[in-house]
Amino acid sequence: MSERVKQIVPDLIEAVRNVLRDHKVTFDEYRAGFGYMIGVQEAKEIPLLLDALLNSTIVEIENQTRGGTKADIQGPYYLDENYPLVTKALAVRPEDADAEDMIIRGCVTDLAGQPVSGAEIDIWHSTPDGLYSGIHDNIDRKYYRGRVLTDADGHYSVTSKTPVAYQIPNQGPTGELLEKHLGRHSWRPAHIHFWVRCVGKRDLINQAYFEGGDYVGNDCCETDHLDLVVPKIYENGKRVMQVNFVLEPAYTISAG
Ligand code: MBD
Ligand code: FE
Repeated sequence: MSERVKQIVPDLIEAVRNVLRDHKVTFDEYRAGFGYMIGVQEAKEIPLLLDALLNSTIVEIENQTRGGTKADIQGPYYLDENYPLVTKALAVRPEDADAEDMIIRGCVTDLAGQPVSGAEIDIWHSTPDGLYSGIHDNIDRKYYRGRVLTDADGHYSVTSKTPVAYQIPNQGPTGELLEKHLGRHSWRPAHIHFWVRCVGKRDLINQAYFEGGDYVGNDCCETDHLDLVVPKIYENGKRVMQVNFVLEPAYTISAG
């Protein structure tokens, strides 16, 4: 890693310096930028800001070497913990009982089209009013998060409630930059997050989007990998999100 740091950081600094030179940035502007970054830190928005501005580029780079389903950004609200194993349903907040029912299901296959059984899929998404459990409004982290396993045929299926287009927190410095200074908006299309893991396969972090939904293709986080825009299908009044994943083999990192 430290070799990489030695290679990357000087280039990064030089690239920033060139922007400062090109725009003849003044000391006042330098100080304003400095103050902005302190504000980002104080608002605890470093992950949010970096996700909004840079994460999609890392995904773009990763996808250049990816076979099978392309990846998407992770987002800031994955909880780094063991997700509860669920077999049928993600836990639904009681007050969301009347929100639209959703079935998330699909199959996992390898590059040859063979089913991958025993894959673990962490699934997380917002409440029907756009909040993440464990993050916002003291919503218990057990809601709308779970780990499912694919069966012998590579299939998984779990019920939940349909999320909506999501406005990233816009009262802080990230929202101010996007909306006030850059003339952008702070909305993401409704989405479901996935992290697929299986022994011998390359991990896949992904998101599924709802066909025809607001902000699909116009995401404030600039995701442009939209392979997983899922057709609008209903079964017995339930929105069906058929989300299939093709996993490539894990590659091994050789030393040196
Ligand atoms: C989210 O829910 C999200 O998925 C991303 C990428 C950024 C902010 C909030
Ligand atoms: Fe999200």
